[in-house]
This record gives sequence, structure tokens and C-alpha cells, in this order.
Amino acid sequence: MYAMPAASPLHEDLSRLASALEGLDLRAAAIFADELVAERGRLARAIRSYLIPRLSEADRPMTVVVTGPTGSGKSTLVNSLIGMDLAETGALRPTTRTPLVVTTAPHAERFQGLGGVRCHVATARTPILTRMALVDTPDIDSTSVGHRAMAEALVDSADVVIFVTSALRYADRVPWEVLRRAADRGCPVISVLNRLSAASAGAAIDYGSRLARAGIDTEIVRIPEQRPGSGSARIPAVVVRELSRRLYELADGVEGRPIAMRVATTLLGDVSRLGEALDGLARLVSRRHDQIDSIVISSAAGVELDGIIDDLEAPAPRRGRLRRLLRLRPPALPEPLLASWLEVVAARLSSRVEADLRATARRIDDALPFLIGGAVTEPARVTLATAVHGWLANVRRVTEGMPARDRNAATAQLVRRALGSGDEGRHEALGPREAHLAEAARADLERRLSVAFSQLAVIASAILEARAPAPDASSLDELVVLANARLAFVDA
Ligand SMILES: Nc1nc2c(ncn2[C@@H]2O[C@H](COP(=O)(O)OP(=O)(O)O)[C@@H](O)[C@H]2O)c(=O)[nH]1
Ligand SMILES: [Mg+2]
Repeated sequence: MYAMPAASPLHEDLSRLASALEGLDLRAAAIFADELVAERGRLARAIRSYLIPRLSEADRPMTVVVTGPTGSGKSTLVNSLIGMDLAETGALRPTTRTPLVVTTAPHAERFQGLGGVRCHVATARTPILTRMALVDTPDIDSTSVGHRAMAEALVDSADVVIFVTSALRYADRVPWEVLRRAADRGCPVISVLNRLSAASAGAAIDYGSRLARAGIDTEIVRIPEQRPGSGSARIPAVVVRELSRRLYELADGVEGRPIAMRVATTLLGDVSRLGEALDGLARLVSRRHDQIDSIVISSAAGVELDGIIDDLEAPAPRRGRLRRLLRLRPPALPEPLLASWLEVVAARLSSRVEADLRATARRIDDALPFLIGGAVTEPARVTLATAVHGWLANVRRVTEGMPARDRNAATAQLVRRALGSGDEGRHEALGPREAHLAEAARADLERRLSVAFSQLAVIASAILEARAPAPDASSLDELVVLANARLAFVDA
């Protein structure tokens, strides 16, 4: 068999791939699809703590991880396979708090941190240990979430998984999920249906069909219930003979490498799928940006300006008795009168549009899983004030060319007309010829308000971008293609 040199190109490709995975900016995933963050972690870890050592350490013994629900007999089986009472067994659960690796002395060190988990390593010199290391794991259905994570990390580092269960526990959810994860990795999984009695034939059949239905590729080894031994934490060797024969077969045929190749292929496929999911996520983030834009555009278009000053008459100077009697034109509108009236107009305009801005901010919040709206209303109010005052200043500029006597009154009338409160029949300063000026002023106001609204979109998009930047998975693809090509070459 070809032994892989320590720093083979495949090794380097995989290391680059792991770095690319670790370097992904997954803030968007953390918000919109957190399972992708977990998947990234699983894949990066599988590459670093399983594939790379597996492919580069030619003498590494096959690693057999024994897992399954509490009390299914894992520790008893491990002891029985090695022929020594090393793993702690007991009816009191959970008995195995720290994973136990059983191997030969030369390999003790490399198993101390298997899968990033601190393990207790026991060494012995029994025949089976010259071919493989056995790992007894914490019970995965105990109340501790940590145990499950530990079991998963160990399963991710296995060449072979033995999933031990019993007629009573085979349908338990959490262990089942761990079994599924093991099978999905592409490594051989042996299901041991342990402690079977004559009464559990139905359970055995049901277990088999459940596995088939779930598409879990595993071979089932049945082990009958043994009489309680006299103080020993083992069952007779003859009972585990089939299991041990299968393990030797796997170790013989493979020395771990073809298994690693299969796991590598599965894993690269998973990385590709993660890349596709991240592309989908990038599209989702860009749809969210579009959604913010369209909310803001439709809100800006929906602002109702007409009628907001219907009840506010244009300011007029006192005409005086004599002027009325002589039917003289009213005097010029004094500047302070116009200015204070315009302030009222500005206040009404702002409060109407502000209500719409707040409603828009709420719609943005509804469209996103985190609150952006609150953060945009304050800056939007400032932009809105600028828009309103800028507009009024512009209306004043428009009337600058008129005779000084009429100017202020014309300004007031222009404002009223622009806001849909015409003074038909009453206006003197602004003749019907100037109607187009009112239209232009109205258009100017609408333009300024839509700028204020689009400012809302700009700020909201910037916040979305900062909290959930679209992930870029393009580098993953290239690296997967490279690693796949290298894998095919090594396998040939
Ligand atoms: N009677 C009987 N008891 C068993 C058998 N296998 C395991 N046990 C007992 O069941 C309890 C739990 O077994 P253990 O190996 O610690 O299970 P683990 O939690 O999966 O490691 C211990 O008391 C074992 O002695 C068996 O085949 N027959
Ligand atoms: Mg145990």
C-alpha cells in the first residue's frame, strides 16, 4: 500500500479548504440560518482533526468509536472486545463521564485529544489493540448537552462507529440523531442491538425497518442478553466474536485509508452543499436589501400631503377700516407673520411625514429578524427636517422675483396650493398664470421627501450589511474541485 508522505499535496489542499471554511464570514448565517454555522464547524473540524491526521499518519491505528444510549452496554462491550475490564460499567448512570480510549502504548499520546475532546487514555497489549483503538464514549442521552456534543465530536473522528443500542432504547431521539450523523459521514457504522431476549424479536425487526426507512446505511449485529457475570464487567468473548470479526475485517482490508477516502469524498460533497447553501443565503440577503428598498419606495409614494393645512388659512395683514371703505388692496404681508405661519406649516408637514417614516421603519422591522427600524427613525427625522425646511426656503426663492409688496402673500398662497389647499377666488398675489409654480413646488416637495425616505433605505441597508453581510462562498468551490482531483489521483 502506498503510504502518504507527511506533507502531501492533498494534505495541503485540505488544510487550505479548512482555512477557507474557518475564514467564512457567517454573520448572515448566524441570523438567517444558524444550522449553516454548525455545519461549517463540523466540516472544518472533520478536516483538521480527522482527515488530515488520518491521511498523513500512515501508522495511525483504525479508530473505533463506541457510542449509544445510556446503559445499552457500551462499556461492557468495549471490555469484552479487548478482554480486560478497563472501561467502567454500571447500572448507575451516567458512568462514563470522560471518553476512554484504549490503545497500545506507542499511540497513547495521539489519542489524548481525539476530536478536540480531552480523553482518558488507557493502554494495554491485547491482540485487538494492535489493529485498532477503541473509544468508549459518554452516554449521549444523559441530561448533559455537553455529552452529546462530545459524542458527536468523537463520532466525527472515527474510522468506524459502533452504535450500541437495546430493544428498549433503539428509538430514542438523541442517540438516533447521533447515529444518523455517523452514517452521514460515510464511514462504516455497525449497529449493535444488544441484550436481546426471546421477547425482543419484534423490536429487532422494527429497528431494521426504521434504519432502512431512514436510509441509514449500517450493518446490524445482534447480541443476546447475558446472565449477569460474577463481578466481571464483561460478557463472554464468544458472544462478541461476530462483532470482533467484522472489526478485524475492516482493519485488514483497509488500514483506515479507503475509509478515509470515502469520508473525504462525502465531506467534500458536504462542503459543496454548504457552498450552495451559502450562495442561497447571499441571494436571501440581497433580497432583503431589495425588500427594504421596495418598502421605502412604496412608503414614500404613499405619503398623503393633501389637506394637511386645509384648516390653516393663509396669513393676512389687518386691512384697517379706511382701506376697507376705500376698497384698497390689502397692505403687504409682514415678514414675521409669514415666518410664524410657515413654522406651523413646517410642523404639520413634519409630523405627518414622520408618522409615515415610523410606519415604514416598523415595516422594515417586520421584514427582518432583527430590529433595524428603531435605529433608522432618529437619523430619518433629521433628514426629514432638512427636506421640509429646504423646501420652504426654495418656495421663498421662487417668489423673490415678484414685487416686494406681493412677495410674502404669494409665498403663503404658493404653499397652500402646493399642499392641495387652493385659495380659488381669494388669491390676488398669485394669479392663475402662476398655477404651474404651485405644481413645480409640489413636485419639489415630493422629490425632497422621497430623498428623505431613500435615506431611510440607505441607513437600513448599511445596518443589514454590517450585521449580516452576504457570505462569499466562491473560494470554497475552487478548493473542493482541487481536493477532489487530488483525491481521485491518490485513490488511483
Ligand atoms: N444482565 C446483563 N447485564 C448487562 C449486559 N450488558 C451490560 N449489562 C449491565 O448493564 C449495565 C450498564 O452497562 P454498561 O456497559 O455500563 O452500559 P453503558 O452505559 O452503555 O456503558 C451494567 O451494570 C452492566 O453490567 C448483559 O448482556 N446482560
Ligand atoms: Mg458506559
